[in-house]
Amino acid sequence: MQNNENKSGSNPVRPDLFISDLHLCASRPEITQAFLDFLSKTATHANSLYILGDLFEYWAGDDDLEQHQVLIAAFKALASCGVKLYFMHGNRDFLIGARFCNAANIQLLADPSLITIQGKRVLLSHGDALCTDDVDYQHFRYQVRESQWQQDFLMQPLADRKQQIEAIRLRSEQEKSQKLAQIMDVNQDAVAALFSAYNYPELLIHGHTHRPNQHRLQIDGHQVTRWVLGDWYEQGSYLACDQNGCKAEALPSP
Ligand code: LP5
Ligand code: MN
Repeated sequence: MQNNENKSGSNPVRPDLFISDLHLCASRPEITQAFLDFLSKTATHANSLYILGDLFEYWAGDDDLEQHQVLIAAFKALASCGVKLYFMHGNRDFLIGARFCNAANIQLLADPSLITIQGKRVLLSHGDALCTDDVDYQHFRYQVRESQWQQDFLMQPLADRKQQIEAIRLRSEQEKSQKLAQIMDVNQDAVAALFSAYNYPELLIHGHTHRPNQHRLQIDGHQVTRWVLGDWYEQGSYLACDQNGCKAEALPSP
Protein backbone atom coordinates (compact mmCIF):
# COMPACT_ATOMS: atom_id res chain seq x y z
CA MET A 1 0.00 0.00 0.00
CA GLN A 2 1.38 3.42 -0.92
CA ASN A 3 1.72 6.10 1.78
CA ASN A 4 -1.13 8.16 0.46
CA GLU A 5 -3.61 5.28 0.29
CA ASN A 6 -6.12 4.43 3.02
CA LYS A 7 -7.09 0.88 4.14
CA SER A 8 -9.65 0.44 1.40
CA GLY A 9 -6.95 1.19 -1.15
CA SER A 10 -8.51 4.46 -2.35
CA ASN A 11 -6.54 7.68 -2.16
CA PRO A 12 -7.66 9.95 0.70
CA VAL A 13 -8.31 13.54 -0.29
CA ARG A 14 -5.38 15.80 0.42
CA PRO A 15 -6.62 18.96 2.13
CA ASP A 16 -6.38 22.47 0.77
CA LEU A 17 -4.72 24.76 3.31
CA PHE A 18 -5.30 28.49 3.83
CA ILE A 19 -3.13 30.91 5.78
CA SER A 20 -2.64 34.67 6.02
CA ASP A 21 -1.12 37.43 8.11
CA LEU A 22 2.18 35.82 9.02
CA HIS A 23 3.92 39.19 8.92
CA LEU A 24 7.34 37.57 8.54
CA CYS A 25 10.22 39.85 9.45
CA ALA A 26 13.80 39.60 10.70
CA SER A 27 12.82 40.77 14.20
CA ARG A 28 10.57 37.69 14.75
CA PRO A 29 12.83 34.79 13.69
CA GLU A 30 10.75 32.28 15.67
CA ILE A 31 7.75 32.91 13.39
CA THR A 32 9.87 32.43 10.28
CA GLN A 33 11.12 29.16 11.77
CA ALA A 34 7.56 28.07 12.64
CA PHE A 35 6.58 28.78 9.04
CA LEU A 36 9.56 26.87 7.61
CA ASP A 37 8.56 23.91 9.85
CA PHE A 38 4.97 24.20 8.61
CA LEU A 39 6.16 24.17 4.98
CA SER A 40 8.41 21.14 5.45
CA LYS A 41 5.94 19.09 7.58
CA THR A 42 2.20 19.91 7.63
CA ALA A 43 2.02 21.46 4.16
CA THR A 44 3.69 18.53 2.40
CA HIS A 45 0.48 16.49 2.96
CA ALA A 46 -1.68 19.12 1.28
CA ASN A 47 -3.14 19.37 -2.19
CA SER A 48 -2.54 23.12 -2.23
CA LEU A 49 -1.49 25.98 -0.01
CA TYR A 50 -3.19 29.35 -0.37
CA ILE A 51 -1.44 32.33 1.24
CA LEU A 52 -4.05 35.07 1.47
CA GLY A 53 -1.83 38.10 2.00
CA ASP A 54 0.49 39.72 4.51
CA LEU A 55 3.02 36.92 4.29
CA PHE A 56 5.58 39.64 5.03
CA GLU A 57 5.53 42.51 7.51
CA TYR A 58 6.10 44.63 4.44
CA TRP A 59 7.47 44.24 0.92
CA ALA A 60 9.39 47.10 -0.65
CA GLY A 61 9.87 45.50 -4.08
CA ASP A 62 11.12 42.32 -5.72
CA ASP A 63 14.65 43.75 -5.86
CA ASP A 64 14.76 42.97 -2.11
CA LEU A 65 14.63 39.19 -2.81
CA GLU A 66 18.12 38.26 -1.67
CA GLN A 67 17.31 38.16 2.07
CA HIS A 68 14.51 35.59 1.46
CA GLN A 69 16.50 32.82 -0.21
CA VAL A 70 15.83 30.26 2.57
CA LEU A 71 12.10 30.84 2.34
CA ILE A 72 12.13 30.73 -1.45
CA ALA A 73 14.00 27.40 -1.34
CA ALA A 74 11.36 26.06 1.11
CA PHE A 75 8.54 27.08 -1.25
CA LYS A 76 10.30 25.44 -4.18
CA ALA A 77 10.85 22.25 -2.19
CA LEU A 78 7.14 22.16 -1.31
CA ALA A 79 6.13 22.74 -4.93
CA SER A 80 8.42 19.90 -5.99
CA CYS A 81 6.40 17.59 -3.66
CA GLY A 82 3.40 18.32 -5.89
CA VAL A 83 1.75 20.89 -3.61
CA LYS A 84 0.27 23.78 -5.58
CA LEU A 85 1.17 27.18 -4.13
CA TYR A 86 -0.91 30.33 -4.43
CA PHE A 87 -0.39 33.83 -3.10
CA MET A 88 -2.76 36.79 -2.92
CA HIS A 89 -1.57 40.31 -2.08
CA GLY A 90 -2.20 41.74 1.38
CA ASN A 91 -2.10 45.41 2.32
CA ARG A 92 1.52 45.02 3.42
CA ASP A 93 2.96 43.00 0.56
CA PHE A 94 0.97 44.12 -2.47
CA LEU A 95 4.25 45.01 -4.18
CA ILE A 96 5.20 41.33 -4.48
CA GLY A 97 5.59 40.73 -8.20
CA ALA A 98 6.40 38.13 -10.82
CA ARG A 99 10.08 37.92 -9.86
CA PHE A 100 9.29 36.68 -6.35
CA CYS A 101 6.44 34.41 -7.50
CA ASN A 102 8.53 32.81 -10.26
CA ALA A 103 11.50 32.29 -7.94
CA ALA A 104 9.27 30.62 -5.34
CA ASN A 105 7.09 28.63 -7.77
CA ILE A 106 3.98 30.44 -6.54
CA GLN A 107 0.99 31.48 -8.61
CA LEU A 108 -0.31 34.99 -7.95
CA LEU A 109 -4.08 35.26 -7.45
CA ALA A 110 -6.22 38.37 -7.89
CA ASP A 111 -8.19 39.68 -4.91
CA PRO A 112 -10.95 38.45 -4.85
CA SER A 113 -10.62 35.05 -6.55
CA LEU A 114 -13.27 32.38 -6.90
CA ILE A 115 -11.98 28.80 -6.73
CA THR A 116 -13.61 25.37 -6.52
CA ILE A 117 -12.50 22.89 -3.88
CA GLN A 118 -14.23 19.57 -3.26
CA GLY A 119 -16.97 20.71 -5.63
CA LYS A 120 -17.65 23.80 -3.49
CA ARG A 121 -17.39 27.36 -4.74
CA VAL A 122 -15.05 29.26 -2.45
CA LEU A 123 -14.27 32.96 -2.61
CA LEU A 124 -10.86 34.14 -1.43
CA SER A 125 -9.82 37.63 -0.40
CA HIS A 126 -7.24 39.28 1.82
CA GLY A 127 -10.07 41.13 3.55
CA ASP A 128 -8.89 44.75 3.73
CA ALA A 129 -11.13 45.80 0.84
CA LEU A 130 -14.13 44.74 2.96
CA CYS A 131 -13.26 47.21 5.75
CA THR A 132 -15.16 50.00 4.05
CA ASP A 133 -15.90 51.92 7.27
CA ASP A 134 -12.17 52.65 7.51
CA VAL A 135 -12.44 55.52 5.05
CA ASP A 136 -8.92 56.92 5.59
CA TYR A 137 -7.43 53.51 4.93
CA GLN A 138 -9.55 52.97 1.80
CA HIS A 139 -8.29 56.30 0.37
CA PHE A 140 -4.73 55.23 1.06
CA ARG A 141 -5.40 51.81 -0.47
CA TYR A 142 -6.90 53.33 -3.61
CA GLN A 143 -3.80 55.51 -4.09
CA VAL A 144 -1.13 52.86 -3.55
CA ARG A 145 -2.89 50.22 -5.70
CA GLU A 146 -2.74 52.46 -8.79
CA SER A 147 -0.30 51.05 -11.29
CA GLN A 148 1.28 54.44 -12.11
CA TRP A 149 1.83 55.12 -8.40
CA GLN A 150 3.48 51.73 -8.02
CA GLN A 151 5.73 52.24 -11.05
CA ASP A 152 6.88 55.62 -9.71
CA PHE A 153 7.42 54.19 -6.23
CA LEU A 154 9.41 51.20 -7.49
CA MET A 155 11.70 53.45 -9.54
CA GLN A 156 13.10 54.96 -6.34
CA PRO A 157 16.17 53.43 -4.65
CA LEU A 158 15.33 50.54 -2.29
CA ALA A 159 16.68 52.37 0.77
CA ASP A 160 14.44 55.38 0.06
CA ARG A 161 11.40 53.12 -0.38
CA LYS A 162 12.07 51.43 2.94
CA GLN A 163 12.37 54.79 4.66
CA GLN A 164 8.98 55.89 3.28
CA ILE A 165 7.41 52.59 4.31
CA GLU A 166 8.72 53.04 7.86
CA ALA A 167 7.07 56.47 7.96
CA ILE A 168 3.74 55.02 6.75
CA ARG A 169 3.96 52.19 9.28
CA LEU A 170 4.43 54.69 12.08
CA ARG A 171 1.53 56.80 10.88
CA SER A 172 -0.65 53.72 10.45
CA GLU A 173 0.05 52.57 14.02
CA GLN A 174 -0.74 56.06 15.36
CA GLU A 175 -3.97 56.26 13.39
CA LYS A 176 -5.06 52.73 14.31
CA SER A 177 -4.76 53.60 18.01
CA GLN A 178 -7.39 56.34 17.43
CA LYS A 179 -9.80 54.21 15.38
CA LEU A 180 -12.75 52.32 16.86
CA ALA A 181 -12.25 48.53 16.72
CA GLN A 182 -15.47 48.08 14.73
CA ILE A 183 -14.23 50.45 12.00
CA MET A 184 -11.29 48.10 11.46
CA ASP A 185 -13.55 45.07 10.97
CA VAL A 186 -15.36 44.11 7.77
CA ASN A 187 -18.52 45.98 6.87
CA GLN A 188 -21.50 43.59 6.68
CA ASP A 189 -22.96 45.30 3.61
CA ALA A 190 -19.60 44.95 1.84
CA VAL A 191 -19.57 41.24 2.73
CA ALA A 192 -23.13 40.78 1.45
CA ALA A 193 -22.31 42.67 -1.77
CA LEU A 194 -19.28 40.45 -2.38
CA PHE A 195 -21.29 37.23 -1.87
CA SER A 196 -23.97 38.59 -4.19
CA ALA A 197 -21.47 39.64 -6.89
CA TYR A 198 -20.17 36.06 -7.05
CA ASN A 199 -23.61 34.45 -6.93
CA TYR A 200 -23.41 33.31 -3.31
CA PRO A 201 -20.49 30.88 -3.10
CA GLU A 202 -20.67 28.51 -0.16
CA LEU A 203 -17.60 29.98 1.55
CA LEU A 204 -15.65 33.20 1.80
CA ILE A 205 -12.18 32.85 3.32
CA HIS A 206 -10.19 35.94 4.25
CA GLY A 207 -7.69 37.30 6.74
CA HIS A 208 -6.51 40.84 7.59
CA THR A 209 -8.68 41.59 10.63
CA HIS A 210 -6.81 39.14 12.91
CA ARG A 211 -10.17 38.02 14.32
CA PRO A 212 -10.19 34.28 13.53
CA ASN A 213 -13.71 32.93 13.47
CA GLN A 214 -16.35 31.07 11.54
CA HIS A 215 -19.43 33.17 10.75
CA ARG A 216 -22.51 31.40 9.42
CA LEU A 217 -24.62 33.94 7.54
CA GLN A 218 -27.95 34.19 5.73
CA ILE A 219 -27.52 36.52 2.77
CA ASP A 220 -30.47 37.16 0.47
CA GLY A 221 -31.88 33.77 1.51
CA HIS A 222 -28.60 31.91 0.92
CA GLN A 223 -26.81 30.05 3.72
CA VAL A 224 -23.11 30.94 3.45
CA THR A 225 -20.04 30.88 5.70
CA ARG A 226 -17.32 33.50 6.22
CA TRP A 227 -14.11 32.04 7.59
CA VAL A 228 -11.63 34.52 9.06
CA LEU A 229 -8.02 33.33 9.30
CA GLY A 230 -5.81 34.10 12.28
CA ASP A 231 -2.50 35.93 12.33
CA TRP A 232 0.82 34.30 13.27
CA TYR A 233 1.97 36.85 15.89
CA GLU A 234 1.77 34.48 18.87
CA GLN A 235 1.11 31.16 17.22
CA GLY A 236 0.78 29.77 13.71
CA SER A 237 -2.63 28.63 12.49
CA TYR A 238 -4.25 27.48 9.28
CA LEU A 239 -7.59 26.42 7.85
CA ALA A 240 -7.70 22.91 6.36
CA CYS A 241 -10.53 22.00 3.98
CA ASP A 242 -11.22 18.49 2.70
CA GLN A 243 -14.24 16.35 1.78
CA ASN A 244 -15.49 16.60 5.40
CA GLY A 245 -15.48 20.39 5.46
CA CYS A 246 -13.13 23.01 6.88
CA LYS A 247 -11.38 23.03 10.25
CA ALA A 248 -9.23 25.72 11.89
CA GLU A 249 -5.99 24.24 13.24
CA ALA A 250 -3.39 25.78 15.54
CA LEU A 251 0.32 24.97 15.40
CA PRO A 252 2.39 24.54 18.56
CA SER A 253 3.58 27.86 20.05
CA PRO A 254 7.11 28.65 18.85
O1 LP5 B 1 -1.55 46.37 8.39
P1 LP5 B 1 -2.35 46.75 9.59
O2 LP5 B 1 -3.41 45.77 9.92
O3 LP5 B 1 -1.45 47.06 10.78
O4 LP5 B 1 -3.06 48.14 9.27
C1 LP5 B 1 -3.86 48.26 8.11
C2 LP5 B 1 -3.85 49.68 7.60
N1 LP5 B 1 -2.49 50.17 7.46
C3 LP5 B 1 -1.75 49.89 6.37
C4 LP5 B 1 -0.33 50.38 6.36
C5 LP5 B 1 0.60 49.19 6.59
O5 LP5 B 1 0.33 48.61 7.82
C6 LP5 B 1 2.08 49.57 6.56
C7 LP5 B 1 2.61 49.87 5.20
C8 LP5 B 1 2.80 48.63 4.38
C9 LP5 B 1 3.83 48.81 3.31
C10 LP5 B 1 3.27 48.88 1.94
C11 LP5 B 1 4.35 48.99 0.93
C12 LP5 B 1 4.25 50.11 -0.04
C13 LP5 B 1 3.54 51.35 0.41
C14 LP5 B 1 4.48 52.50 0.48
C15 LP5 B 1 3.84 53.77 0.88
C16 LP5 B 1 4.81 54.93 0.86
O6 LP5 B 1 -2.16 49.21 5.43
C17 LP5 B 1 -4.60 50.60 8.52
C18 LP5 B 1 -5.99 50.06 8.76
C19 LP5 B 1 -5.89 48.64 9.34
O7 LP5 B 1 -5.19 47.83 8.39
C20 LP5 B 1 -7.25 48.00 9.62
O8 LP5 B 1 -7.94 47.75 8.42
O9 LP5 B 1 -6.68 50.90 9.66
O10 LP5 B 1 -4.74 51.83 7.81
C21 LP5 B 1 -4.14 52.93 8.29
O11 LP5 B 1 -3.88 53.09 9.46
C22 LP5 B 1 -3.87 53.95 7.23
C23 LP5 B 1 -4.27 55.34 7.64
O12 LP5 B 1 -5.60 55.44 8.07
C24 LP5 B 1 -4.05 56.30 6.50
C25 LP5 B 1 -2.59 56.52 6.21
C26 LP5 B 1 -2.44 57.61 5.25
C27 LP5 B 1 -1.01 57.81 4.92
C28 LP5 B 1 -0.90 58.80 3.81
C29 LP5 B 1 0.53 59.02 3.49
C30 LP5 B 1 0.70 59.78 2.25
C31 LP5 B 1 0.58 58.95 1.02
C32 LP5 B 1 1.85 58.30 0.62
C33 LP5 B 1 1.80 57.50 -0.59
C34 LP5 B 1 0.55 57.32 -1.26
MN1 MN C 1 -3.64 42.87 6.22
